[in-house]
Amino acid sequence: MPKLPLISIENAVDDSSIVKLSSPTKLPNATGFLWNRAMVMQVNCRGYVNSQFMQPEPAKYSYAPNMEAKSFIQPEHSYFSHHPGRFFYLKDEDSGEIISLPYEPMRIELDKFSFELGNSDIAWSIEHSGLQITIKVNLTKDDLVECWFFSVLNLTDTPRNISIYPYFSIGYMSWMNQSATYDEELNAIVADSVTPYQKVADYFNNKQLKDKTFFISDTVPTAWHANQKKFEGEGGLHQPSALQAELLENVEARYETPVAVMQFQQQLLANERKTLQFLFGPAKDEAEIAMIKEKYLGHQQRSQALNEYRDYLELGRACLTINSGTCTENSGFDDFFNHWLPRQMFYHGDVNRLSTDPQTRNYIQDNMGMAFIDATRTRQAYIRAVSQQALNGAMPEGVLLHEEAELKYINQVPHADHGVWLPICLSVYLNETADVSLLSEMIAFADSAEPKTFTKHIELALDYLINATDHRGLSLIEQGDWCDPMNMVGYQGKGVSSWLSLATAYALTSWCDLCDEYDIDMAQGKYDEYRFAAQVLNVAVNEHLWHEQWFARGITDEGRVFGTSEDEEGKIFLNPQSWAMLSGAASEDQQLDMIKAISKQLITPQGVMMLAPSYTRMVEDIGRITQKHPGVSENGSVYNHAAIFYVYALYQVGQNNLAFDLLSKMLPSLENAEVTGQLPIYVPNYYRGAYHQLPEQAGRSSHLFNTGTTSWLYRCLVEELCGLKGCARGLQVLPKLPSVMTTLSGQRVFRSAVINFTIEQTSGISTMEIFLDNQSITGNVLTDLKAGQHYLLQMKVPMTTKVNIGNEGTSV
Ligand code: CEZ
Repeated sequence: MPKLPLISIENAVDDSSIVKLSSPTKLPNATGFLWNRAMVMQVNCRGYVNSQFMQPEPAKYSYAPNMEAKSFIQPEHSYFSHHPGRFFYLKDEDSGEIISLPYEPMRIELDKFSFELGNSDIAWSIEHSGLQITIKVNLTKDDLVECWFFSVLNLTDTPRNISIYPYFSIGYMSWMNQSATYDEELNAIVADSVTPYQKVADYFNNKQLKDKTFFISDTVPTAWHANQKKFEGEGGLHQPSALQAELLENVEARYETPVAVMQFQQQLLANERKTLQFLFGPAKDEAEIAMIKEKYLGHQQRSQALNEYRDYLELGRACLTINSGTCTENSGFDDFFNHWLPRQMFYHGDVNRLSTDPQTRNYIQDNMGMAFIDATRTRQAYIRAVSQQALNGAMPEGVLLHEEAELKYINQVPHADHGVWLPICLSVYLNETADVSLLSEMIAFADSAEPKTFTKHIELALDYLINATDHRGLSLIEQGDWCDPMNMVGYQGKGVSSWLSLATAYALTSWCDLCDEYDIDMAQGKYDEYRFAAQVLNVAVNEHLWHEQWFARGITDEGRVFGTSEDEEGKIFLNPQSWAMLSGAASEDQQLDMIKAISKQLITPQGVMMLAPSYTRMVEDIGRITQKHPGVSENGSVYNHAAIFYVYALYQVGQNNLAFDLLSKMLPSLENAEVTGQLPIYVPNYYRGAYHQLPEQAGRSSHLFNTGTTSWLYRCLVEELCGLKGCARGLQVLPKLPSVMTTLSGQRVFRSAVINFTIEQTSGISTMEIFLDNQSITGNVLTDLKAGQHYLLQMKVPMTTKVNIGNEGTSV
């Protein structure tokens, strides 16, 4: 059997792509993810699954084997032997050999293994001992059900007698009541439980909860088993005792941990194929299970469900496809930007990371990305966000997406930055749509029914930020800014943040720029006040926080400046440097100093770290961030959200080569997979950092696909690298190709016009030459593009000079 490449990318029927992994052990934590508006599942290549659904708050239907804390989806999710999974034991009744598919829990090396991630489904293609097995799972457009397909083909010319045992984890459901049995009428294992509670009120609150988990088959099983511990017996999951007998013993679970196992004894004639379908998910009662069965079981139902699900994900198609040829070391560069990043961005914008109270900064940034996919959703989201603003201008910690939703976890901790994001992210919505009508929408407040214009809401948020400054003119940080766990710098009400001061200056500047560009009606006095306030903030940051070659991170309640070379740990933070470039606080010389300092201290092969050195012990006037493990999350990882801010800032100051170099480094690829441990289908929220302290773990992916990086990364691709950015007059053309990318072509959909473009670095020219449908264009704005029309845009740009500061430091 020819040796398969470890990872390969192939084109799929639905014009997207399939990423394939040919080993269950080389990238043991590799996963794919599927979602719809009510559920998400992260599927690991070995068969483990981490899944949840919304009712409306997140809930489980396949639990761990013991009581588990309810929390938001965590980075570096760890798998363990009894971790929830979807496994298939297969016994050769003739030889007695038992294997498990796709790999866990028996971990027997298979003749051929392929984990295949598609846009709308996840599959395994396996061969072993003359049998070819295909396992597929997809979700549906709207319902709470996993649709599984299993097929086995006898590749030999002799009959084979086998038993197939799907083993779907249900786990520890409830300390009050849990059980499971086989329901003949539904042909399903149905596990029942009662969500634990102690307060009377919760009895009524919980009445609608989906406390059942069902496992339905399209074939009547030979036998079944619903009792996890008895199924395992002394053999354990690696050699379950129940499989040693010819037939399973139809064992219920009675206040015992349930499992869903069925046995299908099959004889396969030579070259015969047998298929099985299974549905797995939560339900309130048997009627609901019967409805799901009716709707999704059967080949016709299955393909209809798959088509509907494909159509739903198709809604995530974004506005750009590129062909960068072979200029990048990353052979999956185009595939990632054309398929997987838009998919991840759609997940963020359409289902808000499956939270009912997304943090306001996340909600606004995730919907910035949505403007490149379906701007009408962005419009709705921004109106919803300001409708939960307080009349005093304060934006909420989180945006409630459901009438029963409450602010949970981090949204119960006061953060000072939520007001900066709308003026900053609104520019993408207006650039993509020129829809200035949004600004005159009349919207009420969380604490006042009297509506004001969207513009007024923005101004109240900016006024609130301007007033939330101290005697130095610097922004108070409260218990955190963009950096959630920086919670003890200002919890006594005096500590200030350089990042927030700069972000506020950038928000003020962005709003004034938008008002200029889109002729938004703002009183001249207000306009001048905002321009001046931005300047005051920039000057204050320079006066109090510029230290040697970079900006410090802040000043504590006790007045200690931190984030400088004088600190033993956390000497330099990335965000103040990036945002000093964005707000205009950094002069050209300061930019050079910062970039050199960043290249020397923060750049790693996987991208740029958000601070260094990582903290190795608690610092009580900084807070929780210093208690995180070094190199993990905000404590000095390659935190891609912060890294993409830096890339975006570098593009604003003309550092196109360094920007592209760092953008490329953050992309998961075939080439770096054995370092990151993930497949190139999403950008993770971080890669392990602490590169100079813990090099061994550096570069590992967090495997968490929830991240604010997606929309900024896509913005860098569309508005910076390709330079095809909307403006009031039309489409502004200003590509920023790196010297390594001599040509780039593709298609840009802009306000429903379709523009096929080519960009070519051309020697001997000093200014860009633009041709639209072979007509030379004066200036660089395409003004009269018609919806539905197709255009050919050719751009000849001067060669990008190789010399870029900071690169000399980045030979890592
Ligand atoms: O959450 C993210 C937030 O969703 O952390 C970012 C912040 O900007 C995003 O809005 C940086 O702090 O509470 C914690 O310690 C967690 O680390 C969260 O801060 C973090 C989650 O891990 C998700 O990444």
